Amino acid sequence: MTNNNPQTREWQALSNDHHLAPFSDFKQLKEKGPRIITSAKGVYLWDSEGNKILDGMAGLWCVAIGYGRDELADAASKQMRELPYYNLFFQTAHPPVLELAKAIADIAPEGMNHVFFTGSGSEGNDTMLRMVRHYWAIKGQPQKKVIISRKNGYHGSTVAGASLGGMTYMHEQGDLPIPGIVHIAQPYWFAEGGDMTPEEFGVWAANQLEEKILEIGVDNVGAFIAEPIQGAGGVIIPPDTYWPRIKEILAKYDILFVADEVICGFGRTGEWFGSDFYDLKPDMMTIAKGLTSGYIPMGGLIVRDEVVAVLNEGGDFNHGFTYSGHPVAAAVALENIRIMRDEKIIDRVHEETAPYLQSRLRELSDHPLVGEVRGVGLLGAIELVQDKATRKRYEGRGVGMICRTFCFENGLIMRAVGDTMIIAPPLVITKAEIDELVTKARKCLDLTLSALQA
Ligand code: PXG
Repeated sequence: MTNNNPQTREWQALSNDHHLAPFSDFKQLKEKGPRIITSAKGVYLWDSEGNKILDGMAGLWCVAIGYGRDELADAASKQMRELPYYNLFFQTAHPPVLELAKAIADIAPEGMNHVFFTGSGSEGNDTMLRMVRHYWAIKGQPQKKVIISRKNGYHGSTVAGASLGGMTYMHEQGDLPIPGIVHIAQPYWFAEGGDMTPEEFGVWAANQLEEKILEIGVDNVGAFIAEPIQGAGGVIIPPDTYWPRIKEILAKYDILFVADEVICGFGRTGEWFGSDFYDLKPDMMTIAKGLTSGYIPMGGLIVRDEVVAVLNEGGDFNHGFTYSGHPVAAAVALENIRIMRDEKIIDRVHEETAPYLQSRLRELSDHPLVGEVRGVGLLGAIELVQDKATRKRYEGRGVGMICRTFCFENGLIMRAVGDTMIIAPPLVITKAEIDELVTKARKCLDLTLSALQA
């Protein structure tokens, strides 16, 4: 990257001297220096060199209503002046958190009317783990502790979150997962389906849940947690047979089901929640990201009425955070949900932009590098391969990173998860902006192919 603005170098020096960035190779980052993002509007970012970049990732899957909405800034400012902070411990509350809990109950699936607020998605999943175990203890089954999760799922970066997640590269650092968390196969047909059809593989992957329940003993299993669609794992859309079979298994055994809606929630699939999209009936849903469109940190756990009825009998739940239900975050979330509702943003995704994005993205299937294009709503994935028919990868070439770098240089943020390119643009992206995204993506695929052949 060439820098012309002297301020860029100053900021990069500050980064080198003082900042430790998340999920980064500290030393490598010092050598390259971070790209400095200075402003944003709609679906576009600007960096300190004046480059305009189409943000195909909505920040980190979160900026649902797009950048630059003054209403959210005004809501924060107003709330900061009125009541910038008060806690919800010791039998107190404040209006924004109560109004937000009601607004969330109104959009959540039927029978899910209570919310426990946290500062992030990871804290939401930590809360889930403690609440699940507390729930079974109240019911006189304290041994129902084990949480079943999935390989390559993502549930956060706290100790519990990273343990629940199935990212082996996270487990390797610091003796994770913690005890009482086990992982089953993921429904990732393209990479792991072998000779099975997607439909066969979906059933096989779902059956892993039943096998694990039987192996551990249903009396020891507290819950199963899953993202409706795995996001960070590579936008993994389960085969059509997967969720129906999982639902059968869940109906058969007395365990809780937790849908991690941190990415799928708040409109990403064209429905309010991924659980609506797949008609799942979760007992709990983790939320974050789109809840505030990322303008301010906030997460939470939505809990089904029957579960709350049990918790009501359990005395104190000894859990909570200084910033649980922070009034400023709650005011921003309320305004964010109001905008989504009043401007019918999710309806437009459902009816117009999701079908358009999905059909335009699939045009990339003819590209020699592309083994599969898949997607739902405003989520998309492009698998980069050496051989389309056998789904064979370019082993060890780092093709995803090559493509990601071309994207960056050509004004598009498209993420690489291994050799899978993924997108999740703001929900307000227009058809014209989708055209721009797909045109740029094709250009970067061409550049990647040329680089591989050179
Ligand atoms: N659940 C899911 C499904 C997530 O995607 C979390 C929980 C944790 O949320 P917090 O707010 O604690 O970060 C997430 C977060 C990536 C990436 O590489 C994705 C996330 C976080 C960091 C990186 O795509 N998702």
